[in-house]
Amino acid sequence: MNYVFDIDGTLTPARQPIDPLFKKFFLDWIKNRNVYLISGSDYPKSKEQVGDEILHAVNGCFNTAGNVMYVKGKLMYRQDWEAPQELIDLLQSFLNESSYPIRAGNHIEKRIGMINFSIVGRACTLEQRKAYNLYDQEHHERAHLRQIIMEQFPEIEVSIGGQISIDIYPVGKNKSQIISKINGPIHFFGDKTMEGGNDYDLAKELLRPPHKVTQVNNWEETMRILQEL
Ligand code: M1P
Repeated sequence: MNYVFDIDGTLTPARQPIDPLFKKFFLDWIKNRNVYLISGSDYPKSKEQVGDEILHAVNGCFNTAGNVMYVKGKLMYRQDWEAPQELIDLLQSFLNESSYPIRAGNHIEKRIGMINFSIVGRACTLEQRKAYNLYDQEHHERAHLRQIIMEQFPEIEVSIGGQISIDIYPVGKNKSQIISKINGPIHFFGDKTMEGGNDYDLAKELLRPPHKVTQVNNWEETMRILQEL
């Protein structure tokens, strides 16, 4: 069996480093197992969150929704994407028109193979992040923006990953693309496996045996489940 773990919300709190005790446990757990990591974030962020020790102990780390892969710190492949200017203009209009009052900076982040977009901005503080997430839970702003983009750009896919942003990529260039890079059955752990979430496309391909999907609510739950495996 190959084990694949989402990072934010599954191995760590969103955008935060891994808990030191869980890190110790996880390093021990992955010994003699085939383990891969997958994130919507880029490799430097994953490095900040889980650290080199884990990144070098796993079989591979897929970043930016599988558009790039690293094995023990070495780049294996990358798939670039030049987003259409009309999309950038639409994102800019969302920023001009959203009634959410705060703009912290870094709203349109171009990553390998995808764009991450956030109304509050990736440069926000932890407090601003929490406040936007609460606003979004009430107003469903991200789901609304997702729908507009997908209606206007049928060749583009949008998913809701973490707490404050949406991930945008060409159709099919979502996390499910990593299945073809891994040999054998996959047991996937993710927190955003519901429709519209950025683990959904991968999870829905792995629902039937020999594959398996475990939906978790946080890293604590992941740890409890791994302790019993
Ligand atoms: O890995 C989950 C998500 O983490 C971040 O989301 P947010 O900043 O909204 O919490 C982003 O890196 C996002 O791309 C990623 O999918």
